[in-house]
Amino acid sequence: MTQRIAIIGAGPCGLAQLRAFQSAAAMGAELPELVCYEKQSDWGGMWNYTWRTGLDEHGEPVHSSMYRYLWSNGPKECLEFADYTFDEHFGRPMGSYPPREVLWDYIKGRVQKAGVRQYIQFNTVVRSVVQDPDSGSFSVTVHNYDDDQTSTREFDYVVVASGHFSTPNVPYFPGFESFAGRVLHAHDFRDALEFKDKDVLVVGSSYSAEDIGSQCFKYGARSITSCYRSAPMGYKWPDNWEEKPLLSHLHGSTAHFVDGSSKHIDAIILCTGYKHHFPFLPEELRLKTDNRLWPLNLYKGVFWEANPKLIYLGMQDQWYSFNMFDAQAWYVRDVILGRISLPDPARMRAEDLAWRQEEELLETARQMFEFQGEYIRQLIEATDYPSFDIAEVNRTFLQWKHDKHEDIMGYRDKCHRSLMTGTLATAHHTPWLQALDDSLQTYLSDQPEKRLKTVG
Ligand code: FAD
Ligand code: NA7
Repeated sequence: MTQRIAIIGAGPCGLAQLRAFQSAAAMGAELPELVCYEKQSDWGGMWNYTWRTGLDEHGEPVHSSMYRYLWSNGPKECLEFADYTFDEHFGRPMGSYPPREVLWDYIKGRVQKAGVRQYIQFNTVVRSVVQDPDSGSFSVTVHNYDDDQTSTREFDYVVVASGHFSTPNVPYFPGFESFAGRVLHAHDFRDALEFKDKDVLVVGSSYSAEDIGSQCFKYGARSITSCYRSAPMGYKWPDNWEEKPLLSHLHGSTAHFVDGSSKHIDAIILCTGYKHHFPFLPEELRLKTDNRLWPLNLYKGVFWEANPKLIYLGMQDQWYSFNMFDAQAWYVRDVILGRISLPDPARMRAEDLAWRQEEELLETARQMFEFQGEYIRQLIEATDYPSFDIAEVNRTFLQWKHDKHEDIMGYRDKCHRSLMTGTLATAHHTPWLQALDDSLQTYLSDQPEKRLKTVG
C-alpha cells in the first residue's frame, strides 16, 4: 500500500523533504503520497518576510522572525544546496552575504524547478497530531483558512518541519511595566529605522543581538548597548556601541546593570532566543529541548526514538543550515522508502547518547561546526545526496569567524569560494554598511546603490 506522509511546514526543511522525494521519483522510485501543510500563504518559511507582528490575518501567531534589511549572517557558500547551486540559479557570481529576498529567491528556484508546489496545502495550519496505538498511524487535524474548514486525515509518517525560531523566549526584568519606551522581542523586530536617533538596549549575546544591534547602528541609532548573561560577544564595536553585563532592572527610562552601572535607554530589544514549541503535538511525541547542537531523543538527529515514524527536521542549533536540512531529508526519505533500516531502540539510544556526550565536550566555535559537519557527512554518505567538501566548508566558517573578529561591520564585504562549483564570490557593488536597500533588484543590479538612488 502507498505510504502516506504528512509534512508540517513548507520552510527550507519541509521543502528539502519534498525535493528529496521528488529527486528519487525522478530516478524511477515510486513516490509515497505526500501532503505538506503550510499555515502561511506562500513557501520559504522564515525567509518569506511579513510586515505583520503578533497575530496574522487568521489570528494565528505570526511565524516569521525575519526583519527588513536582513543579510545572510554566514557565507552563502556554507549553506549552498549541493543539488542546486547559486551559479545554476543566478547564472553569475555574486557576493557571499546576500540579503533575505535573494536567498528566498534561491530557495524558491530549486523547488519551482522540482515542481513540488502541488503537494503543499497553503493557508492550512496543523492543529493536532494523534497516534492510534493499535494501527500506529497518525490522525492529523488541520484547519484550512481558504474554505474555513477543519478536517482530519490518516498518515503513516509525520515530518515536523515547523522550525524553532518562531516562539520567542521573553524574560522579565523588574521595571518593564513602567519603562518609558518600547520593549519588544527580536521576533517582533521589523524595521531598524524605527530606532533611528534612539538609545537602544539589546539583551542577549548571540546572533540576534549581534545582528539587530548592527542593524540599528547601520540605520542611525544614537547608541547601542548590548548586555549579556554568560559572556560578551567581544567584537570591536563602533564607538557608540557598549557591551555591559546583564540588565538588572529599569527605573523610568534608566537601565541598571548588574555591575552597578546605569544608562539612559529609549527602547529595549530582547534578543533572548526562541522556544521549541509544538502545540499541535501530544506530550508523548513532543520534542523538548533548548537550542543546542544535539537535542536528545532524536536518532540521527531526526527520528523520534520512542516512535521513529515521527520525524523532526532542523531542530538543531544551526551553523550549517540548508544543506544540513537536505542531508537530513534525504536520509529520512531513504528510511521511508526502505533503503535504509533503523536499528533496534537500544542501539538508537546508544548512538544518540554518544553524540550528546561528544557535544557536551565542545568548547570552541571551530569544534562546534566541525561536529555538525561530521554529522552531516555521515548522513550524506548513506544517501545519494551529492557529496561536498565538508572540511572546506569548515574552513570557510573559520575564515568567517576570523573576519568577524577583524571587522564586525565589514565581514559581509568579504568573498568566499563555492564548495560546490569552485566559483569565487564577487564583491557586492556597495559595501554592506552603505547598502541601505536590500531588495533583490538593487542587489542584482551592477550599479552602486548611491548612483541608483541619484538616477532614480
Ligand atoms: P522555518 O523557516 O521557520 O519554516 C517553518 C515553516 O513551518 C513556516 O513556513 C511556518 O509557517 C510553518 N509552520 C509552523 N507551524 C505550522 C503549523 N502548525 N501548521 C502549518 N505550518 C506550520 N539561517 C541561515 O542559514 N542564514 C541566515 O542568515 C539566517 N538568518 C536568520 C535570521 C533570523 C531572524 C532567524 C529567525 C533565523 C535565521 N536563520 C538563518 C535560520 C533559519 O531559521 C533557517 O535558515 C531556516 O529558515 C529553517 O528552516 P525550517 O524549515 O526549519 O523553519
Ligand atoms: P540564540 O542563539 O538561541 O541565543 C539566545 C541568546 O539569548 C543567548 O545569548 C542567551 O544567553 C540569551 N538569553 C536567553 N535567555 C536569557 C535571559 N533570561 N537573560 C539574558 N539573556 C538570555 O538565539 P538568537 O535569537 O540569537 O539566534 C537564533 C537564530 O536567529 C539564529 O540561527 C540566527 O541565525 C538568527 P546565554 O548565552 O544562554 O547566556
